[in-house]
Amino acid sequence: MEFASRDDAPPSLKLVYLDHHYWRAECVRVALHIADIPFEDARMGYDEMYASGALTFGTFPALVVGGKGVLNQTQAIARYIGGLSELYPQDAFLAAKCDEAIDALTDVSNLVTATMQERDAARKIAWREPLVAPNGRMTMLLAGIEALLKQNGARPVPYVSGGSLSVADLALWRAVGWLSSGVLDGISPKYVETAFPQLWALHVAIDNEPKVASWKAQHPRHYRKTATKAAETTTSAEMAGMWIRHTNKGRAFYRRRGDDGSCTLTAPGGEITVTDKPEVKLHALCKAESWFEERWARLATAGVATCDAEA
Ligand SMILES: N[C@@H](CCC(=O)N[C@@H](CS)C(=O)NCC(=O)O)C(=O)O
Repeated sequence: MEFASRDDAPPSLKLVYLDHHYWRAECVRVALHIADIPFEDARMGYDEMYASGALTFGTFPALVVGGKGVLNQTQAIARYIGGLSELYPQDAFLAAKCDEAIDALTDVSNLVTATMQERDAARKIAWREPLVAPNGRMTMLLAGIEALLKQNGARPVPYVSGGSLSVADLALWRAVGWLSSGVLDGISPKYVETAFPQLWALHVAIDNEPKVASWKAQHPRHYRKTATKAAETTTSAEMAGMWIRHTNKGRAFYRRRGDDGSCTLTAPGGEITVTDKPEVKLHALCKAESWFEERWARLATAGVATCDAEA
């Protein structure tokens, strides 16, 4: 495959996003990591992002390109970084196939994001389950991505376009990781693996790429595989102050982030609020074992634990 040639001196790059490995930002970060292109991995909280002036549409990620300006929209950023990192086909048709895959992923993401507005856990599951049924809309969309992989026919790794890794493959890799992580109630961690073998094979192959593995090793908090993981996702719903269900060692709880940076935990049925202000970073909440254990003890006795914290 031919690729667009890399600029001699890439401009300074600053990627603005949450401290999270969601596919929209992570495909860009990992592409830059693979190509050894330095960039500022600007991970920040919501207030800081909105105050940064980089969010043209009020959505993120955003990429600030030194001497040029700011880019928004996942697809545009991925394509630009794909060019810089030589992880995008130069051939117009193959490039469009990458765009097609990323656009399809956006459709998949939008399906999940819509369900986040549902606060009731049972109703949320009832919303999602039909999406992943054999005739469901997410199944239909992922079947399209599976078809792209088959049409391309790359071997041994079923890349989505041409015979080499592209930023679109990295997007697929992370999206499958998200869908298969078990954090989305109503979507089985085995769903993609069972229903879309090519997509799963792509995910596994990329997961084992040495540069991808080294990126993961550098970010163990996001990629650890222990059974004690809790509260892995940060989603649009959390941004909007929705309750999200999580589990930690089999103990179910709900977490909600407030616009003020607060984080509230509640156990099912809890009605009492306990407020304190520990020195906890936003993304460490619920992940720091001792922090969680102490709150869990309170949840068990009082019903609800709340703290104010900001990243
Ligand atoms: N069309 C945008 C959508 C990005 C998007 O929805 N990002 C989420 C975070 S992953 C977001 O900005 N949510 C907050 C909001 O929509 O207000 C893109 O492709 O980048």
